[in-house]
Amino acid sequence: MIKITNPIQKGFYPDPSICRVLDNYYMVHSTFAYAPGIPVFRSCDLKNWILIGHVLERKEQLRLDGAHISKGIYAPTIRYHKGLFYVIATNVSGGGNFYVTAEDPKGPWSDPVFLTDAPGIDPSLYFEEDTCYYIGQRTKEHPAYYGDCEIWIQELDLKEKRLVKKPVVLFDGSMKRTIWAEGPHLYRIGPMYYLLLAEGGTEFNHSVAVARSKSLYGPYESCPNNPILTHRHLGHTYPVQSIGHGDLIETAAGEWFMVMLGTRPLNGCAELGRETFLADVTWEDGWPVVSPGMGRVPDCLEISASDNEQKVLLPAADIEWTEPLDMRCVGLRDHPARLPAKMADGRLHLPFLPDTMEDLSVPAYIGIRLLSRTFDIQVTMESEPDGTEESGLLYFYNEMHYVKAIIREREGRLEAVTVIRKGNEQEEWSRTEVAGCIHQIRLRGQGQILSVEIDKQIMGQPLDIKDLCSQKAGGFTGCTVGVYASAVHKASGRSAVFGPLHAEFAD
Ligand code: 6LW
Repeated sequence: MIKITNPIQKGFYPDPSICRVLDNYYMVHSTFAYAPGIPVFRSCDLKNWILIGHVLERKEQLRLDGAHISKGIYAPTIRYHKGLFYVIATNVSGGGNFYVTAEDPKGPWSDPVFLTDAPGIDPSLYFEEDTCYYIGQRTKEHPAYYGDCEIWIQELDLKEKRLVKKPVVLFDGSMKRTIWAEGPHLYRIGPMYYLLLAEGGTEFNHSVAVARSKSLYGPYESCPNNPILTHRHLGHTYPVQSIGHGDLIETAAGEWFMVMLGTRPLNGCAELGRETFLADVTWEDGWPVVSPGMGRVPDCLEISASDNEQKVLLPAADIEWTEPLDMRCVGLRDHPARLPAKMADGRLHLPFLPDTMEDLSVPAYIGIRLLSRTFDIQVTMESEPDGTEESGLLYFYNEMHYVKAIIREREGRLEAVTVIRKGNEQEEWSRTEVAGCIHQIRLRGQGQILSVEIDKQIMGQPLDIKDLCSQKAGGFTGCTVGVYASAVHKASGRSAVFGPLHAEFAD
């Protein structure tokens, strides 16, 4: 037996979808305007997840030009059929619903095939023999209220690469006025077809519902116990919230589990974003029962698996600047490996691009996901900024909500500055003169408090960072931290030079 603690994926890894091939599980997540798009994780025990690659790495696969941070890539589904992996997702910033394929889930993945007549989001695939079906969500043609959606199916001709025959509506929610019926996944289990879906919206009322039918096209009967999983009945004080958007998986030994998203807010704010949780599933009267006898996602669960791969992956993330760029690194709107940056002798030469974090372009920012509220991130930077140039570390939620700890020049003097931006309010939190061209920048998080140190000097009072999250600033992502350089809308041929990014996360 092995013990698995929730969440199984900490930090901004929402909308999980999972498939199994022999003894390996593969899981994918939404990435919005971050790039590369859609990380692929592999596990042989549902506990230890190893990042093996990304589905959308090439520019031609991932068009995010001008995308706001919470636009871009939504809710992928991963499936395996006859030697080929399929990922289907939505690019809400261009092209809509598309699928890609790969023989090896590490990649390379194919170029996207966009499905022109597929309205809505949250696409999924279901295979039966050699026929492939598209299942998606869409707003009803004549919605009776906001969030009035339906789940629909249509055959997908993989040779012609388009939807064929007629779309059929399968289900529009388990309640009378279900809002946001979405995130559908369809399975055939025994003699029945099961449609799993999310309802209630991805916030406090989020849930998982199920319906079943003897025939693929329905009619689908709603489970009398719907929603089969939610945390809304536990109230706002329960530490895990917003549970929903699940995908089922059967182990080789015939045991069932569900992965789903959830949040761990503190004071109503979930800066880590939507994370991925796991629950056990049994079957009663032909219906799935999630976490039987408990009525919520367990804090930890024991599953039968061999103990030999019990390696717990340390959440420390030292990023060495060597080719190829560490897979944990993310950028905005394009793969950070395509920035005009250079890696040499273990150092990163990050150009002072004109772009800032407010611009919906590709700023010189290379980040990693925040995995815990307790963290210590440090970097040494060589920089001789001039004019408008600035560089340093960022704690980033979105274009209008971030903290930057930077070195810049003003009237011939170098200064270390901390800036916190919350919407239209931008505050210079602390400023101090510094000397020399080598600087140590350190961000330390404890709860929802951030302390900034530059050259071993504490930069003002600790900052309250809880508002830098979706609950206060809108959107769907979680926070990232990383290195940054900008010449703030001016041209500069120069770079800041960073040593390795040292990051430690504790539970
Ligand atoms: C996802 C959808 C949702 O596609 O949020 O609120 C979207 N619902 O299921 C982004 O995660």
